Amino acid sequence: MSKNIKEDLIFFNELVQELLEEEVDNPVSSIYSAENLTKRFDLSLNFEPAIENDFREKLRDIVLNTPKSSSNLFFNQLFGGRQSKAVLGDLLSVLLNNSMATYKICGPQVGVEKEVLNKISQIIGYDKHSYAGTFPTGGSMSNFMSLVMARDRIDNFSKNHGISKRLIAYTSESSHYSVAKNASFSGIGRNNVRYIPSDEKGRIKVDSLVLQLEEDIKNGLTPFYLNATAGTTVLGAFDAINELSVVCKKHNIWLHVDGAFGGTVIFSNKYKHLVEGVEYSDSFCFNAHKTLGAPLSTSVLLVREKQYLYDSFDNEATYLYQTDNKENNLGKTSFECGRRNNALKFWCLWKAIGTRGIQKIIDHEFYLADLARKYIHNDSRYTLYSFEDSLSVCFNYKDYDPINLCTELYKNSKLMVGYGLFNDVVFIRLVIVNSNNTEEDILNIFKIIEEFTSSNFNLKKLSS
Ligand code: ABU
Repeated sequence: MSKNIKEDLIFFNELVQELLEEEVDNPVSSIYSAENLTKRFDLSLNFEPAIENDFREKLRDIVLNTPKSSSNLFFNQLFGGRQSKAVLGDLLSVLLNNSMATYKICGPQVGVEKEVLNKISQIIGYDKHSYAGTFPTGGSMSNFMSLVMARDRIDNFSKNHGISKRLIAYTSESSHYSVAKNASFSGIGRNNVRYIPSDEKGRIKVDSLVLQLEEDIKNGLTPFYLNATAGTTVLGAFDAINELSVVCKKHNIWLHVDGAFGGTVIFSNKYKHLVEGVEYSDSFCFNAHKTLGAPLSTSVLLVREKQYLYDSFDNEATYLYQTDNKENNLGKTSFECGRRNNALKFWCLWKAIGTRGIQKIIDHEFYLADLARKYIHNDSRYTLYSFEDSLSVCFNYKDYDPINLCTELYKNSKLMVGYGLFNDVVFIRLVIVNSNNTEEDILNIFKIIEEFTSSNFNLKKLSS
């Protein structure tokens, strides 16, 4: 009940203190098998209310035993670590509990969201008079929205009557799996996505794309959308946006840059060249919950010509839009009706540390990734599979089977790291996106792997 909020927040603070200590003392949680979950934890929901102390104890048990994605041993996914000012902003969003649909129900939060979008548009070079943007639920949704806008631009009939042309979308074989799902959801069809081969560094082969486009056009099909990647999920590779933009312009294709993983290089003077040409894209997204340590999810989608965002996502609703204009009723450009305030946490972070601070976060992560690569490169027991200018460090150690090694490290609560696959080779994928990590934390990863393998004789080896 709401009258308990003060007491609950006191408990919250106590629990958070414990969690922060636990993250340091036990950075990798003990593992409980999914099958035994209900035996180990009291997850039951009952008709009668819980006794308060009992409720707290059960909740505490679950929280302290949840995988710790902010510890210095979490390298498993494309997110990790936390920026405290962003956490503060997100906690306040929860308490404020506005839905980002109209000015009437979120007031200054509209300005907060618009300021973040405005600043990003300036950084990427979209025209300030014609851009628009929104905070979708994640990278998959950003990609989806871009696909729908591209579909409606090429075939405006489709919005009301369904697709009337055989539309073909393009992406690289290294792109995010949401491209296929989104093709299905949008009515394009999974079989109408062309997966263009990647080069040895995981970047789309532009000449292969051109050949495929020419063949499709010759066959009477309608190419309409290219999903280029700035930071592929496995190798962290960056497609050549400048070159791709020329191809897209020539063939009237919507160029979406999926920077969910790597798009935040726009903040770094040193690394922004990796998305050179982004100003020519039709849409661009990145996830601040990946490389910037904002809580999940903090996704940003920018669109060069705002009319496309309105064309595809605006819908009349008299019960909702009752005051103010469409520029300030942000539901007019979003997929969701009830939309969480995901902008405040990013604004808090940005306001507190400045663009300079955000740049430092990115540069530090690339520095740590370089350090890891150097370590691997200089030690002949390791094989390196990834390349410079990437936050994803892919490698194998001796002839240990990476799938088995990652799983055993996890089961023994040593290290949270996953594996990836590229060109039929499986390797450990170490994702370096926690800017709170130090050089020592990175070198510690290799120490853990070396010690663990030397004292566990049953680990699987790769067959030669
Ligand atoms: N967008 C999710 C990518 C997940 C991962 O590879 O860690």
